[in-house]
Formats: sequence, C-alpha cells, structure tokens
Amino acid sequence: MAGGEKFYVTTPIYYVNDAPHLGHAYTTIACDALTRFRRLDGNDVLFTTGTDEHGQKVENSAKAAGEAPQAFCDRVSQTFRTMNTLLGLDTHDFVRTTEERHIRCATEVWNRIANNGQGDLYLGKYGYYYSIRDEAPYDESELINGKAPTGADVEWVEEENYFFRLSAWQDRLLEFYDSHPDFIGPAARRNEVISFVKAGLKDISISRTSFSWGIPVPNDAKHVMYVWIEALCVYLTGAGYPDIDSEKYNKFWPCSLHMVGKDIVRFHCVYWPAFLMAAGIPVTKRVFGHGWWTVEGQKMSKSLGNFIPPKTLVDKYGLDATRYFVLRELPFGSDGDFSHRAIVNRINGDLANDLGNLAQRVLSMIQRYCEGRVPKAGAFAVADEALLRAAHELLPKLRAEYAMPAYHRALDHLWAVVGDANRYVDEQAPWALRRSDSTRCDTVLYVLAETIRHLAMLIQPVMPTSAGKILDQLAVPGGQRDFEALAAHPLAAGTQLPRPEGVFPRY
Ligand code: ME8
Repeated sequence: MAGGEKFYVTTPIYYVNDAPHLGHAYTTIACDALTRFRRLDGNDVLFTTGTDEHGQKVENSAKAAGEAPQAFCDRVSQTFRTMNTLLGLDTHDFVRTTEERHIRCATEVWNRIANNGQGDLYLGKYGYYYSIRDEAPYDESELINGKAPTGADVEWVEEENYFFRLSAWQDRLLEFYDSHPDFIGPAARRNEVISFVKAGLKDISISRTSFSWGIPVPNDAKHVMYVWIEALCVYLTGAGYPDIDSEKYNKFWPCSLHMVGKDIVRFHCVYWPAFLMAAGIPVTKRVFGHGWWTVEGQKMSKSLGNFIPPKTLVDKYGLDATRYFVLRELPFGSDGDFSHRAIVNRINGDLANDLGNLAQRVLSMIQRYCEGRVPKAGAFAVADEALLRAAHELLPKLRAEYAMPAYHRALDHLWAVVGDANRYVDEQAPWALRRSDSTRCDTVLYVLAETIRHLAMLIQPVMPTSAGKILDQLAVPGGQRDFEALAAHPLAAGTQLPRPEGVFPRY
C-alpha cells in the first residue's frame, strides 16, 4: 500500500446508554491514527463513527431520565461528538442510527434478505432469557446462578419474532473464512470465531415486539428490528447505501476495516457477513478485534462505575500524550490495566527524555553553531549513512504495521530510530566537532535534522500537534508533510529555522 487506494475504516457506533470513557476513546483514536496514516500516504479515506440509539435499554433509560427517547438520544449522542472534538479527530462522518438515511439503509437490507428467495427470514416463536443491561438474549445453558455470564440480571421473555436462518450459513461462513484469511485479526480471534462457527449455529431472532423504540420491520410495524441487525447496517449507511449508484458507495464499499473491541467480534465476524451475503452485498474486507482497557482487571464501563472519561486524561496529560500512550502501551489486540504511573513514565521517558530531548538538543545546536540555518552536509561517513538508512526504512516498516494494524510495533520502530539518533549524537559529539572540524559538525547536524524530520513526519498520525510543532521548527512547509515528501523534499541547506522550543514537557 503506497497511495492511490480507497480506504474505509469504521469505529463501532457507541451506545447512547453509556458515557464516553477511555475504552471508546481507544477505538476512536486507533481509527483516527490509521485514517491520518493512510491520508498522509496518499489514499482517499472515509472514516465513520457514530451512535447506536435504538433498543429497549435506551427506551428505559430515556423513561428514567424523564425524556422522550429522541431527546435523550440527541443529548447523549452529543457527548460522543464532543469526545471526537476533544480527541482531535481528522475529517470523519458521524452517523446516528435514528437518522433518516440509516432507517432507509436498514430497511433496504431487511427487504433484500426477506426477498432473497432462500427463506433466510421467517416468523417464529422465541423464548429466551434477556438481559436489559447487556441488551442480549441468553440461553439457559449460558446462565450462571440464574444470571447472565456478565453478572447482569435476566428475565424470561416469549414473543413472536422474525428469525434469521443463521444455521444455514455455517458452511458458507467457514468457506468465506477459508478463502479470506485476512478477514479477522488478530489470529487468536480468527481461531475463536472459526471454532464457534464449527460448533454449529442456531437461527437468531432479529425482531422484537415488546417495545417500540426501534426501526419498524417493513410491512409488519408491530415489530421493530433487533438493535444489532440494524446497528451493523450503519457501516453501509456511512458509505451511502442504499444509493448503490453513488460515487461514495462505489468508492468505499466493501468497507476496508471495522475496528471493534473483542466483545463484539462475534457480531461482526459471524452475523454481519451472513447478513451481507444473504442480502447480496459484498462483505467487509477485515475486522480487527482489539483488547480492553481494564481497571484492576475489570473492563471499564459506566455500569461498573470504574470508567475514566477521556477528558480527565486530556486535561491532565494533554491530547497527544494521551493518544501516544494508548497506542504504545498495549500490544494492539491485548488487554491491559490502566495506570497513571504508566502514562507518566511514557511522558517523561519516551516523549520528554528520548524524542523531546533529541529534537531540542539538535535544534539548539543548529541555532547556536549554524546561525539557525539548516547546515550543508559534506560527504557522508558510514555512521551517517546508517542513521539515514534507518530513517528511510521507517516508512515501509510502518506501512506493514499499520496494515495489521499494530500501532505499538509501528511506534517501537520509530523509537528504535530515536534511540539510534540519541546514541549518534553522543558518539559524534557535534559540540566537540564544532571546534575541530566544522564541516563534519555541519554534516552530523544535517543528518540529525533530516532524521528528526522523518520521525516527526511519521509520528503525525499519532501525535499530530506535537509532530506539527517539530516540523514547524524544521521549517517544513505545510505542503511537504505528506509521506511522498519524505523522499521528495529533504531539508534544504540554508533554510532559516525559527528558535527552537521544547515540544514535550516533563510531567
Ligand atoms: O458495543 N476497553 O457499543 P459500546 C476497550 N453499540 N474497548 C472498549 C471498552 C474498554 N474498556 N469498553 C468498550 C457497542 N469498548 C455497540 C456497537 S457496532 C455496529 C455496535 C469498546 O458503546 C467496545 O469493545 O458498548 C466496542 O468496540 C466499543 O467500545 C463500543 O462499545
């Protein structure tokens, strides 16, 4: 992947029943970093996020708050929009499931499944244990001491529902996973999904009659669509479906990547491809299930009362440090416990000591020894070439990591070069060369400035503001900050640089 591609990435849509917390911010920051990376690499990217607003839980919450459901959704949805502003998201579309465009989309998908001539949708009796908190039905075999596996209370419900004949899709799903080995990442989640499907699939109930806050089932308005079947359709809504002749749909569907937390992998990797195939719509190319942020081992959530609002972190540590921390600290895909000590260590270690110090030292020396102008390099020595090569090799390495995506490894590659550059400063000692060999001093400072330019350019997706400040201090013009400029526009000797200022303060 190196430019010219269409790329569509989605976050899950957040339940309006919750309050934005670090877990939500995590998925959103991850998608934003990927969006920025792909855009800087010359691709046309559609990035969507939004809110999931239907269902019994929302109807109940609205009632408890003394509000009409729509007014409740308007208010809570706004808190997620505010989170996006706080997190500094690049251009994106925010899709709400109560919008007309989404209702049209979900209705069309339903109709296509109902009329596909394969009997994939039928009316039947459904009895089940239901947890309002989880918004999920459970089998008796799943209950633990009369409660949902999540610990939530359940109640027995029986109603006439529409069913989706998922049982008929087992072989086709297994064939699909086989012929699309990249569909599910990381590998451990792929194996879990395949084992789940191999164990046999039951038909699933996809409508409800016990409440009304949902999208009406076409031609049978006493039913509303089960929230999950219509919520998944939001990804199509974001691409302009059902307007299949539109430029947007043709450009961006099938979707490139659904980024989701591990708890909703099954919905995205089993139900969703079956719905899409049944509706005759091409299936998304990849679903990646990331891990959870936990607090003392428990998943962060509003209902458990242990959540960390993203604003707390941004106010305390700054936006870029927060973005950096969440993407660097955990291998993307694994769980991890949040701790303030860990974020402070990252800020003081990786950012202030390693990268901040490198930039500050080098730019200050250029200011003092070279009258604040980019120095002119002489012939490169072996050590110079080694450092420049390491910097040039970053882009292909990062492309491979962002394709997974493995942000932590992308950042490891960058910080390996930060480490190389800091060692190179110590070994070359430009402060001594300044007196003994000024041509060599200029060459060393040029090599360092050029290395810092590469680092700052490639750090932009994760820390756009801080990277921008470093690029400003290197006088890199706004039009030369995409990845094509890495090779095309090296620093030009003689360019006047502004006075350097520290970019990463210690906490
Ligand atoms: O699941 N750590 O919405 P949601 C990491 N509406 N990720 C977390 C997390 C945590 N502690 N807590 C939540 C829904 N998430 C549905 C999605 S998509 C068609 C419908 C992640 O608001 C969670 O895994 O409960 C999920 O990916 C996302 O936040 C939204 O969770």
